Amino acid sequence: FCSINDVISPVVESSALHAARADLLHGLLQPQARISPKYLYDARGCELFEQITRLPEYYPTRTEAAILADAGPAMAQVLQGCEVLIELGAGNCEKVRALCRSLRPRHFVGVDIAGDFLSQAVCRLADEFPGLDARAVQADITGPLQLPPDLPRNGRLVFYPGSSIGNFDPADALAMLRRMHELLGPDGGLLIGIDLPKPLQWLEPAYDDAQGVTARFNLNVLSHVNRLLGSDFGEDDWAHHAFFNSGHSRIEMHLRARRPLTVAWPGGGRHFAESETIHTENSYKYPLSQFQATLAEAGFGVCQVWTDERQWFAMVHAHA
Ligand code: AVJ
Repeated sequence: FCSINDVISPVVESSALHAARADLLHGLLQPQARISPKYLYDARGCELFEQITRLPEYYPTRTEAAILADAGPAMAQVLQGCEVLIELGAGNCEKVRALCRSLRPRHFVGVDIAGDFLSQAVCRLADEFPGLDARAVQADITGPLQLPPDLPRNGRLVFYPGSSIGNFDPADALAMLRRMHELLGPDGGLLIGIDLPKPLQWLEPAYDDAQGVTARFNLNVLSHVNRLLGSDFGEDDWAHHAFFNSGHSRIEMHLRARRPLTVAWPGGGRHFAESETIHTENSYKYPLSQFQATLAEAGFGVCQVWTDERQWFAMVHAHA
């Protein structure tokens, strides 16, 4: 048995589609065309991302999992009293299992933009932890967040693993952290994963793997956009391009036109010169000290940090 709270009504859904179209058009018509990384996660995108997390080159997922495992008992000590676990971008709910085992919360709320994928994962979690009140909320976490109204306000822990915060530039990351802070009561906390700066030789292959899974993940955004917008992007016309922009301390993912092309959608279109790109993702690698300063600015108090021996990734706990 599992209880899924589907908060999306058909009316909300169609206005969400409207907003998505407007957002996509706005990005595609900028001088530097862009598509927000949230559109990477349609059903196939979620599957491809799961494959990415298992690639030999993609160190973040396994490094974070190792920290969660090694520091598990210490974290449980610090986090005791947490009854309400809220995971943002919960996806397949793999990472939260360890926390559920050590913390035994009463309530779990998984929030993700990919609703079906999430509901299935939350069902599996509910099966594994009988007695856990587990719910799925489909929502775009870049906007205002509405949690189930009957969710207790005391004892909340927001869990935001995987360094997804890296998708946001510094100003948006600060705004996100402030919104997370608003979800918490005075006894609340945040447990967040951040990917740290490291030499290029490790960074770039993680976003341009030998098997080409990341390339497929990036190109797949075009099929998703075609469905949302009615556009005619052809995946064969574009090439995956990922590089570290050291000035901004971020990996950038782009799709680069293989030849001059025109893309059409109902009511418009755009011409792309050969090699012109669409910017699809930033993945910031914030230095730990800078990130801690941002947490403080967002209203968070004392921090505790767990990291791996190479200092490639950090799990940060901060009090509300
Ligand atoms: C899910 C945002 C953490 O930035 O590493 C993986 C997404 N993009 N490979 C990341 C991603 C290309 C990932 N995050």
